[in-house]
Amino acid sequence: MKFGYFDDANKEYVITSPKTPLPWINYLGSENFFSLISNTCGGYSFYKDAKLLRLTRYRYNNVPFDSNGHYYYIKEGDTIWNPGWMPTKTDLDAYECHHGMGYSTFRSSKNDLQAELTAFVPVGKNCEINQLTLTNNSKETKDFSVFSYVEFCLWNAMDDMTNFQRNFSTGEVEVHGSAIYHKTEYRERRNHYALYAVNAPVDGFDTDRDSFLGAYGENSAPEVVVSDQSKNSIASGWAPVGSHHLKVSLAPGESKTFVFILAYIENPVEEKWIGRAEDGKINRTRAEALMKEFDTKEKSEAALAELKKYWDELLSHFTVSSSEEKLDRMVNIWHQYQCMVTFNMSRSASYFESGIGRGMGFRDSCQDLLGFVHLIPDRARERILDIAATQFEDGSAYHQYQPLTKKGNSDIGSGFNDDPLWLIAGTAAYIKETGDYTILDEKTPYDSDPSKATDFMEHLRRSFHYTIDHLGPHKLPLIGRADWNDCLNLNCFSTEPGESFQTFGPSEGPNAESVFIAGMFVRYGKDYVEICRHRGLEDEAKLAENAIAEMEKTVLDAGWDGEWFLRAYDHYKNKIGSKECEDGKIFIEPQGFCVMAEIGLKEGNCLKAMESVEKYLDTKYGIVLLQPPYHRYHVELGEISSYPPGYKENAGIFCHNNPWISIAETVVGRGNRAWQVYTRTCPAYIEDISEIHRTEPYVYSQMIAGKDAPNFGEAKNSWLTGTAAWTFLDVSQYILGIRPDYDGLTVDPCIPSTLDGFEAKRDFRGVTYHISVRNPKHVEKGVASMTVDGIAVDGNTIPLPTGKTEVSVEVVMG
Ligand code: BGC
Ligand code: IFM
Repeated sequence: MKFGYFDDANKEYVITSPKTPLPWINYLGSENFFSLISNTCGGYSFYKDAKLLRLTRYRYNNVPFDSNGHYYYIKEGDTIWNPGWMPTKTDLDAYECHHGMGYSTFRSSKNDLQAELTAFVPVGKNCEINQLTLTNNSKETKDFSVFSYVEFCLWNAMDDMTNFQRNFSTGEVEVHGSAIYHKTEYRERRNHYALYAVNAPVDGFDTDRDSFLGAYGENSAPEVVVSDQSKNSIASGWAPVGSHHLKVSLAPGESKTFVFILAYIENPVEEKWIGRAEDGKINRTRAEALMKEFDTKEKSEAALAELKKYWDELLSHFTVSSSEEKLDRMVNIWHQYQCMVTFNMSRSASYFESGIGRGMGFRDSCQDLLGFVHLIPDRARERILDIAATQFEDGSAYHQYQPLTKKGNSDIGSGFNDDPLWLIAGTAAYIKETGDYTILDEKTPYDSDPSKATDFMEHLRRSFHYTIDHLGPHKLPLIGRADWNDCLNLNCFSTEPGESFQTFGPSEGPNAESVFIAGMFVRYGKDYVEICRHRGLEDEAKLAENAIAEMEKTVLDAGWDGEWFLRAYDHYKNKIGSKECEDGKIFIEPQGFCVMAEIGLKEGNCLKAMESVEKYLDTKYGIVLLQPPYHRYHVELGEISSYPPGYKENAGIFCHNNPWISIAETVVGRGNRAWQVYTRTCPAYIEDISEIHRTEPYVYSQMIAGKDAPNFGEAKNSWLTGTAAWTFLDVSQYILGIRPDYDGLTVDPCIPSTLDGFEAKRDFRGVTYHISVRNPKHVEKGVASMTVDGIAVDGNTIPLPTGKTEVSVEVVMG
């Protein structure tokens, strides 16, 4: 069952019922100001950091679900309704929510009054525009009221939700004409405030929540709206809100447009005290200038057009055209869009991430790079250096950092032993894309301390050596607190029955080892070798090659279980992910990574591992993380078995590592299977089962409940997941096979044999490649011939052209 449809020409998903199984959201903003907006106008805004500079308040896990947002109430006679349906939930005569690239448009009507609301963040601006057009489609004149409504957050979202003894007394506002200013904190910091304004004279306003809603009132029936009368309240403490009252009269057929602006204004540090009035009033200069930029419909529409142009340009760097409409739509539109959202948000703010918990993940952000480096190479470079600056001197890393301060998060700390290797992965992707080795020379701090800095190359060296210096009893990498699988905590014990687990300290080991990290070490170690060679570090390259060869041997000796790769050894040297285990006999992660690393490719281990995945882990909705699930709690395994069977890391379909298998299948040359794995979790291919899948059909989710769960097929944690980057890598570089490499662009498709071929356009290092792939013999993999601008070339890597900006490439598979 579907709740909407894709409109590819406009790059939109059009939701046709407000009652989607879960809120289906979109993201506005791509630099500093961001908003989350759901298909019923729920959501919130923040500046740079969802935890520290939150503009509007959101209540989590609320009843009704998703019941705070940026709302417009329309009151005509006794009928009160919202263009986004919530919060009044009045039945609408028409409703559509168009989620597009960086904007969302709601088209609704009630009793022949039509509302079109478009929300977006203009390029380069720290504000959200809400353009509201009302049209009278009846034959009578219509007189009605519009009430806007946002609830301000007192900036620090965590404090806002908890520290009421203080913050019920700190709220302050100012109102000047149609502009409402939320200035809590200004008294003390004097540098930032929020603005909520409309480009028309108002008939009233409210800034105090209780005045607006009424005592014990609710969003669904605010007292002010019901009585059609603003109270002109000025908040003092408690809960500051912003509401404008506009009385509108429309002749038959007439339309009127209002432009609302919600902005974050920051006065530069040096101006903090300039223009300070002794009465504590804010300096409104910047706000007034910004309001002028958006004070007409024409200006707002021009900004929207500019935003659309921005996205059209961004999404033009990689496009595909094939007989698979769903493939094209995902690759050309939604998938790259989601990769950009993961760049902006990392794991901070979604409808599953509160914005106050996790910030930027070291591992997560490094993986996200794989999906967006081709879109914004300069910002990717900056991101790599930001991430590296949180690394410790021994090569290990803070697991997370806060986007505003860019400093490591000491609450979470370090000890995830895969983290350092992800830095090599992200950097290799950057260098392959850009050919820019100068990043290696950048002076980069450790632990955010500029006095402790080396060139960036040294960060990579320490990352690589961290694994070599932390090997366990079998000479496999020590896992530490966890590797990619955060919940596989193998250095655990419990002193008392019923007590949750504790972790062995340094004196007892901790001994647990990871075959997954071994796979990563081999795969990304090869990149490290390439980078060393390019820098003339031959001794280090040789040392690394030897360590990698040694590790491959170790994996085949101590990490192979007969039919598949083992997952790990726990602290007590027991095997994890072995046929000897009662539950958790086979895990997905080492199969994906060891095969991507080509460990035992010649010996047949890779193909065998892939066959085992298909045999033991496959389901119709994707590949589960492990089998059988842990049926009971195992303290020695940590968090993993705390999940009921079929959820999350305990045998859920972790979408994030499904593409590892799809890529691994391309390594063994099985294009049909790589495609099957790709399409099973690809949103556009499962749009028809939205009532089962439940999350947005235009983006990936982190997890789908596995076959052992009662809700088999139901997804959770949409948007902010490494799935976006990895699946994009899979489809673009391994299935379509257009792969940036150190020396040029390689074309190495591994496609379903039924596909006749495809056309692609790929910008790479300043050159546009028009690539045409034909598959006359209907093979799954293999390039029989390739011509570049009509000239046959050996192999399948396109030599870097000189003096050209356009290149035509013809590839014939066979
Ligand atoms: C786990 C969480 C954990 C998180 C950290 C998730 O997959 O289920 O419990 O805190 O990863 O990255
Ligand atoms: O690898 C992690 C990721 O960093 C956060 N989400 C869950 C994944 C698997 O545990």
